[in-house]
Amino acid sequence: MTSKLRRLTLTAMAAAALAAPFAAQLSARADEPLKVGFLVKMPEQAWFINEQKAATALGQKDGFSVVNIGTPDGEKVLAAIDNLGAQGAKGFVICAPDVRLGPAIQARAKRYNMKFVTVDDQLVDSTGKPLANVPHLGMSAFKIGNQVGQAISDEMKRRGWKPEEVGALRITDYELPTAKLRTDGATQSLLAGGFRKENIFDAPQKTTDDEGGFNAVSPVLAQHPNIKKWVIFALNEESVLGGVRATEQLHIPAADVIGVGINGAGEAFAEFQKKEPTGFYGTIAVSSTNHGKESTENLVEWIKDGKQPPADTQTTGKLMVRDNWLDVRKELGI
Ligand code: FCA
Repeated sequence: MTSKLRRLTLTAMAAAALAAPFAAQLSARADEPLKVGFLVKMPEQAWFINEQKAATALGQKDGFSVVNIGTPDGEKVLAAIDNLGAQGAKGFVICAPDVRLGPAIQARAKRYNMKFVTVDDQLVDSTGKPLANVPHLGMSAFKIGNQVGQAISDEMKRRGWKPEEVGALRITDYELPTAKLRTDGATQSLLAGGFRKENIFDAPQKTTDDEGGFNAVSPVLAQHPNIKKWVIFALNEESVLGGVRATEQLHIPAADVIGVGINGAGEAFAEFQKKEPTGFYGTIAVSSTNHGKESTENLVEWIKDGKQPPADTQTTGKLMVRDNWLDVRKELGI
């Protein structure tokens, strides 16, 4: 093949690849069963696995199909929307890796005439305000944060800890609004319970998972070797578990640590099943099953009947600890 011919062939192939989504979209017949996407930022986390499972189960029951896609960065989100468009999907549920992707996601969905709703993390526009006209379902973040702070406060009292001897590791992600609301809520309740403001130390996290929590907490612990008792909170239990692992690495006894998370998913269940209690005292459990199911239900009704979902649905949580985790799990259908 001459180099010119090879170039032409490659150009033709590239053009075909570009045209493919549109061609496929045209070939998606109107009488084919409805297809929707479910896109999540961290497909390896139990919370998101459960949401996608619940969406898929609803589809099996109600006769539509769900394409589950992991979208850990912006490029993957846009590629996933293209992919869904090519398959003739009519919409998607998304928990995006960065809420500031809002306008880009909206523009891409419009290209394929797809409807979408957000779950967990609400997208924002270029000024940082929630993206208008995108229905959202997520935790009542501040209230759930309050429950975290209250649980820590109660447990401190039960253990007879004096406020002056306790430090708080506040694992933060201030770029994610729901995360800030959750840790702000926890802070408010801790302070109301008598916690010393000057004993709260920020541990900013880069990623909202175990590793992010571990890496955030380790340097803060190293800076305060004089503090012997610690409480730990964050936007989710994965981050708190990472923080607890960091205390273990420094041989801080489990009895001197009170970590309280949020989610109530597989990682917390595994922790509660360990033979000996760890510094992970509890978690505010929210039904990931309902998040997955209801957000998908909202989307599908919108597509099928034109019924626009509520602008903002806020879900509640329940304290789950070693003693009641199985009951709470059952109660929430997780
Ligand atoms: C955020 C967190 C998740 C989960 C979800 C409801 O996306 O990263 O762990 O708490 O909100």
